[in-house]
Amino acid sequence: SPSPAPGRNLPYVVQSPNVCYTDTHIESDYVYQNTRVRRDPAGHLVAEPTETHYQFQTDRTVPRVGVMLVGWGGNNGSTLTASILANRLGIEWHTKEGLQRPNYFGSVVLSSTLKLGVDDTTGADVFVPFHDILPMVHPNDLVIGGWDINKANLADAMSRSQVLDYDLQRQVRPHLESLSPLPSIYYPDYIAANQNERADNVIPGTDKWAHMEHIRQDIRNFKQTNQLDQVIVLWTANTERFSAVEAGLNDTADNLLASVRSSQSEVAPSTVFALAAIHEGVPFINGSPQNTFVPGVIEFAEQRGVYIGGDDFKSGQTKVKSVITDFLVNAGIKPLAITSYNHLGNNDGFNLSAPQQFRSKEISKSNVVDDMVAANHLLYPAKKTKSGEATTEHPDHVVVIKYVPAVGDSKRALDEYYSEIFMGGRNTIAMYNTCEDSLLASPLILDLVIITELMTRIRYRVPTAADPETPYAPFHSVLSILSYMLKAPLVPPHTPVVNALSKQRTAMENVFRACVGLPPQNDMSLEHRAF
Ligand code: NAI
Ligand code: DG6
Repeated sequence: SPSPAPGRNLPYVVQSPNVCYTDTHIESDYVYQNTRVRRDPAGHLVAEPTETHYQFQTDRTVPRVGVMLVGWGGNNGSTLTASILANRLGIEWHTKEGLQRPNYFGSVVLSSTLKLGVDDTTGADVFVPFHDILPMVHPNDLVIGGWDINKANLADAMSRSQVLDYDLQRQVRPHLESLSPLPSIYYPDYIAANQNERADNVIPGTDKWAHMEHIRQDIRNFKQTNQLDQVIVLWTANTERFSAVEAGLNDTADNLLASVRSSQSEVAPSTVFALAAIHEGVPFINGSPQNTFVPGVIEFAEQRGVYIGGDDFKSGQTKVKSVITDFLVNAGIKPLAITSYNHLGNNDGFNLSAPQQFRSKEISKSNVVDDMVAANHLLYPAKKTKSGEATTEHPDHVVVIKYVPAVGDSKRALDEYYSEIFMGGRNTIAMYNTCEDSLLASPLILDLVIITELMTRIRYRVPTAADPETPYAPFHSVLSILSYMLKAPLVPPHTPVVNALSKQRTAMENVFRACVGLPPQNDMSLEHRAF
């Protein structure tokens, strides 16, 4: 039976011989069931159920966590900081709709539930807050800091962003005035030239190794000053252009570090930040589309056993696309063309009005349907190009972003899904979505941070008869479990990318359920079908 204080700090307890609660950990025995498929000599598919015995160990102690945002003074950074303060201090404000209370809507972790099981008397589903499936840090307890190439304090940054209601800004302003971003790394070539006049808070010099050391020292200082157990660094600064990926330059950890030493021009500021964080053993998350994680960064993170995650917050249009495309393709409807327009008027839009920065965003927004299309060879059969190469059909997919200053942070997204249906018919779905961009992105930042921190406390092992006590190990350094929040999920080398939103969420749920010895959600509901 469960030993000391089994459900401590959680609203439920699992009673199972497969789960053990100790003072410090939750330990679970878990049988992972999968299906391995191969082709026999005649070319027939042979499906074989498999079972792997995993053990998970989750540290129950939620540490004191700090978040360092790169681009702290931007719309996302300032909105997030002001909103956490409003939640922490219980600040209420008046809007034309009435009195508004702070909340964490839009955060999967804070504002959604997951099904624990079925009620043993009524058969109804029983839900618990997502946040309570395992011990997780609460955003009100996060210490926030960071860097920005612009020196505005967080109160002025919040006003500049024009996101939050005035009555809230008025009340939260005194708490933000004393918060100022640390100077940051600015290589003008990486972001749009129109950002130049913002750059008044810059670490001097051109020595990239010295810049990396400077950032490392900032992380150490932040940790020490705030007496933190864990720090997470997250890039929510401007979208950079892509860096060239070249053998000898950034293809391995050693080559990349040598390139930093010699201050090669193709080492981006975001890559310097990632390396600094990894050096400090601190997880690094990239919320923008650029290829911060060149192969050398990934190898360095693997070598040091540090978590990295990215790329590009999946906040609006792309999130909906990863639902609608999944729906269409799984319904046997064949999208022929997906056409997406955005216009927005915030500084992000201004930066993206430059071709190279737009290109980074275009790439990250464009790959999102690929895995769903590839999953249905009935709709998209293999074929050959004119020159005889194997290929598959793919819907046309166009992404357009325009800068329209007047609409500020209120992004407009127009999408058309043009599909082939039964007997050659055509189906057009058109959507129009308006939303404050930073109010969508800020809760995603919290989810990324909270889940990343949780992952630092979960370890696993696969015991064997020969080695039943094999040591627990962390997951792969590339945290693909964060995919739900990201437009172009980074995954461990040679593993598949999953973009479909429902699959991404199910993966999170089921991995966390495994950690408390619960079976995966399967929606079979046999108890309601087979009497
Ligand atoms: P923003 O332009 O308001 O803020 C970016 C901040 O980064 C600015 O304050 C700028 O001064 C600063 N900055 C630029 N280069 C820097 C550097 N090297 N070091 C430190 N600070 C630097 O942009 P916003 O709206 O906050 O978005 C931030 C990023 O998140 C953008 O790359 C955007 O594409 C990405 N993103 C935003 C989404 C949203 O819904 N808001 C969704 C997906 C991605
Ligand atoms: C317009 O595309 C600007 C971008 O920064 C977006 O706001 C951001 O990438 C969110 O994109 P999406 O596709 O998730 O709405």
